[in-house]
Order: sequence, then structure tokens, then C-alpha cells
Amino acid sequence: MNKLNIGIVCYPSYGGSGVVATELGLGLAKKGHSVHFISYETPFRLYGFDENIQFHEVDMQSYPLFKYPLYSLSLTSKIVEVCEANEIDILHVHYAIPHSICAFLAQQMLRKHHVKVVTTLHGTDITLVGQEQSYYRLVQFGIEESDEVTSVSKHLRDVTIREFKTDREIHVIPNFVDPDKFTPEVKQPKCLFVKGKEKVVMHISNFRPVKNIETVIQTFYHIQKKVESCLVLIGDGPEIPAARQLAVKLGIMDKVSFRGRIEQVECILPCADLFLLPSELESFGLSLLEAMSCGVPTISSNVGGIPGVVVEGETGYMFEPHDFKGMSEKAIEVLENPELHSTLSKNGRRRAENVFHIDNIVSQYEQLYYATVL
Ligand code: GMT
Repeated sequence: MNKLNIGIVCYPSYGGSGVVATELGLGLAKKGHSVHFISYETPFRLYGFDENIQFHEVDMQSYPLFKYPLYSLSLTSKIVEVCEANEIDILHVHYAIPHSICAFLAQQMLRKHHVKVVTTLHGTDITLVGQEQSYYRLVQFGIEESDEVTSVSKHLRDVTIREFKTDREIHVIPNFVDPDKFTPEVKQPKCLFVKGKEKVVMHISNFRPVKNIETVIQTFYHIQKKVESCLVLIGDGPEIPAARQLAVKLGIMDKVSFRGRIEQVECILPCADLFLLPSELESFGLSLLEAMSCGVPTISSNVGGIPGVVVEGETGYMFEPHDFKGMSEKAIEVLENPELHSTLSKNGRRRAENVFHIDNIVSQYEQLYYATVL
């Protein structure tokens, strides 16, 4: 098969859609395709050098007349420039808004270049932002006009079809993990977080309201009453101050460690004895999969696409998003029972390798691209 020239548009910030886009681009480049990332910053997991990868930064112009920056137009213009200069075959945009609309406009401008657009729906572009009245019709249009649309879970596909009243085909291609990168092998000394034999409970997210951080803190509050433990919070976002306040109010600040953004979470995840993710919305839950790949049992909510990732009682346990009582009781049981912990850990690792292996999923996207450019 011919190698393709692929443009990838994504948000570069700390969050699942940017991670998936970046890891996919790296995987495609490894297979010999030429990959061009387009965004306002280098995506946060894109580092090192690969001769098949280029990053193109969107140039933002300011002008006194423009009270608000015209990011979508600047992005469109950059897409056109990159496509023309690099004979892009496939433009794969991650997150529907505004990327699928910019891609559509760029496609119109590029008429003779025949660029095909693939849009991947990630979650909040459909379940939250896309539901805003001012964006709804745009997202609907982006979905209808893309040459192909994929979603990261069956649940998200079903929500999209229902909420956006579309009968177009949406391919489900799940998120993935590289099990050679996310391994159970401990790479950092645990003493970074704990002085003695305390268990490490971990949460990683972008600390947005949907992540339900209050329940993370409440759950840990009940865990630490029974099990000597600490809570390690990785990531940054608007809910950090409230989380800190609650930890202070509950008198557990000495056991809670706010670590901020960490680029290479694979170095730190294996230190965890348990991973918590009680989100109110989650179309997939990539951080759960990365924890599983590192052999870390998970306690999470049961919303959205999570039941497609976690196997109840085999790799972790799921509860209603605000059921901190149920979550903490189960967490204590897992932390106090080494046999149960080890079984969950092995099952999670096996599931990550067998069902969500990066090589299988990158091939699925590759097949879709070939079918689209035919
Ligand atoms: O909430 C986030 O972590 C960010 C958000 C995004 O679009 O960047 O994540 C969504 O996409 C991830 C990758 O496909 C999924 O794993 C997350 O479940 C999804 N988040 C939500 O649905 C809330």
C-alpha cells in the first residue's frame, strides 16, 4: 500500500483527545506515513524527533478591530497551507468543534487537491460543548459533511446518533494504549510520594467539573481512615482550588499531594496501588486504560463508555458517580487483600494488551484512511 500524507488537527493541551491524536500520529509515522500535526502549540505528548513527523503552528494575528482572536479562521488558513505544501491525502481532525468545520472550509478552498476529512468524536464535543445552542448546528453540520466519522466508543456513537438526529455511518474505533510504554514496572521510587508503606491512591485528569473531583477527595477521606495511604493528584484545571479547600476542610491535606501536570504519566502510574475516576461524563476514560496497562486496579463511575473499558469485578469496580461510600468500601477491600489486588492487576494488564493494543487500533485507522482515499 502507498504511504499516505496525513494531517492531524487536535487540541494540544492536557486531555484525552490530544493524547489519542498524538499517539496515533506517532504510530502512523512509525509505519512510514508522513504525519503533519496542526495546532496552536506542540501537543503535550509530542516530543523527540521522528523524520516522518512535522508540527505546524497556527499563526494568530491580532488587530485592534478583533476583540476576540479568530482562531478558527487562522486554523483553516494553516490547514490549507499545510495541505497544499505537503499534498495531504487525509485530514484527520480530533474533536468536532471547531475542527470539523475548519476542515470542511479548508476542503472547499482546496477543491483541486481532493483532501478527505475524517472527524473523530471524543466526548464533550458531543455530550457537553456540542449541546450548547450556539454550537449544536455547527457540530451537526461537521458530522454530516465529514467524509468519515469515528467515535471512541459505541456509547458515544449512540449518543451522537440520538442527539444529533443523524443516520450517517459512524465507525467505532476505541482508544488504545501502548503496553510497552505503559507497563507495571515501577520506574520512579515510591518515596517520591510516601515515606513508609502507605498505599498510593492516584487520580489523573484535567480537573474539569465533569471529573467530579469532590468524590475523589471524599472517597480518599474514607479510605485513609482504614488504610494507611496517600492521594496523588496529577493534572491541572479549574477544580484544583475546590479540591484543595475540601482536603483542608476534611483535615487530610498532609496526605494529599497535588503534583500538577506531568508529561510522562507512564513513569508515575505504576507507583499507584489504586486508580480513581468517578467522572460524571466519560465517553471512554483513557486514563483508566492507561492505569490498567500499568497493572493498577481501578475504581470508577459507571457512566458513558467506561463499562466498555472496565470489566466489573475483573479489572476494577464501577459505581454511580457520587457513591463515595461504595467506592471507598471497595477500595479498602482491594487495598487490604493482596490476592484480589494481584488478580485485578493481572486482568487489567491482559485486557489492555489484548483488546486495546496500539498496533491493532492504529491499523484500524489506517484501513479507514485507505478506504476513504480510494
Ligand atoms: O475530559 C477529558 O479528558 C478531555 C476530553 C477531550 O476531548 O480532550 O476527553 C474525552 O476524550 C478522551 C479521548 O478520547 C476520552 O477518553 C474521554 O473519556 C473524553 N472525556 C469525556 O467524555 C468527558
